[in-house]
Amino acid sequence: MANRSPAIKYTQLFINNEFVPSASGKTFPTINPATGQKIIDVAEADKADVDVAVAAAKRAFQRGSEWRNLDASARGRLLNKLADLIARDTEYIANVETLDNGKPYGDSVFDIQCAIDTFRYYAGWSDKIHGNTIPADGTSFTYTRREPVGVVGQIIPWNYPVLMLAWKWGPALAAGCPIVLKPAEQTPLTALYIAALSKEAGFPQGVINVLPGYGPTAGAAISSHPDVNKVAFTGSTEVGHLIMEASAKSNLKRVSLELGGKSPLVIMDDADVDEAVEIAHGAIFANHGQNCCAGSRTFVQERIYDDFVKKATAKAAARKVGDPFSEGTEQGPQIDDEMFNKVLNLIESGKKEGAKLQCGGQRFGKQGFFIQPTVFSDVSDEMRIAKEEIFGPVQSIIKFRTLDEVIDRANKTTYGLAAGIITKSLDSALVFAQAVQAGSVWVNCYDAVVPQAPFGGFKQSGQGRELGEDSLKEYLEIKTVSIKLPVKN
Ligand code: TXE
Repeated sequence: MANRSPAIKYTQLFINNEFVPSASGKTFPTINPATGQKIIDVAEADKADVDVAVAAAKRAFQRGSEWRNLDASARGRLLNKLADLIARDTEYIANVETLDNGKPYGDSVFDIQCAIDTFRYYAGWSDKIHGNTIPADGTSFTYTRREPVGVVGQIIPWNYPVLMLAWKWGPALAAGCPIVLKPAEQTPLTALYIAALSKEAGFPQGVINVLPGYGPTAGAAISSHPDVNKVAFTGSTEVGHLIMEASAKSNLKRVSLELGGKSPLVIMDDADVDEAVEIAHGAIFANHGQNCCAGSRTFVQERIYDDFVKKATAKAAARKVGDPFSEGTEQGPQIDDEMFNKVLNLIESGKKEGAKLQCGGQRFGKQGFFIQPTVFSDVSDEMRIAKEEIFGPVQSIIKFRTLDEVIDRANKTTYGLAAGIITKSLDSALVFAQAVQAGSVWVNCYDAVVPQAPFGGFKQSGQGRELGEDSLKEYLEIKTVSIKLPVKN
């Protein structure tokens, strides 16, 4: 049940299975985006704390440690146990998530279920990480081992705090890597609670460490740390560049990046317009537009364009914005004043550059960071709203004529995270799916993200993949072992 004021149990850093204050004693406030008011002060990690947490993770990874001596199947049982505990406490965690992030309570429950599914999926992988035997030239017996890469740093954003944690922890723990995670400064609370659950589940000391703090301090200390063997990052493309640079300048730690997007959703004129409106609406307005794979360029074929704009506008105008704890609310506030201002600024640019505002376009209400669901038609490719990641509830509807033309226009971006097409033509769907430069392509659906299938970006939307078997590879080294035999057999 939704509860506007869940008691906050943990506000300190989680290092070596204990909650501790930061070395500096500093704290920072975490804000309720629905009101703009402080929820509570949280310990602020910086480089000194990162050093302590990395040392704890390193100890946990030492040869002969409890963690290294666990059977692989036991790692799977720990992951399943953690999933059980998150399931047990779903209501509480969902309330804290909604308080800290502003997403509707039902959406928080849904995210937490997806996180549980992700942990269970990776629990199953723990004892199925195989090497190969290889028919090598000569007389050696040759095989490969897949070994954990070592201590991993994980830096996550605020848009899906629990789910991003699960996407990062699941494969890392299945692979056997200890973790130092920095949640986003806007949303530290659920990560701290789940850290406590990891101790209850029985993860040994030092395997899981959670350090709330800011990016340029705690985040940068993780990405440039000489004893961190891999960093996994989700956030802006701008910071993605910094993470790679920090790796290059420190120890060439492995890097995986899940960055921004400007994903095209193409609606062909053979589509059922009502159904297309529904899918396109969900594609952009889900999570208040704060979604890396948001369908933020809605391309509609000219014959159905006017009808689509009319219906999409009506749908957006009817979207229920308000208190994220109230039943029926579909859209809560944006995450903070910075994002709120960024989105409003981009809306203004759309108006100035000649896009036609069909609905919304302003702040919603008087407190908190709410923005009206906004629809622009007559958007052209050169406008900022068609090029930049808005990360807000703003649908940009763009007209096109032919499939070939829209493929070129869809690909004319530095991003390449996701793409969608709505059509009854198998040919159009397949041609588009093959030609579009994106890590995920959805046909007659959108946001079809599941634990079993890889997710990640082409071009500047990222490096590497999350979820599925591919994500495990990001946390594994391959070792080739060759043993000389006396004879060839
Ligand atoms: O991202 P940042 P912000 C996009 C979206 C959004 C924009 C800015 O367009 O409007 O990015 O959002 C940590 N070294 N996405 O400012 O800064 C930071 O503390 C190491 C897309 O929130 O990239 C947080 O934990 N870490 C996206 C995380 O990086 C640093 C999700 C993300 O913050 C750092 C979020 C540094 N120098 C925003 N600076 C997606 N792909 O889903 C910051 N951080």
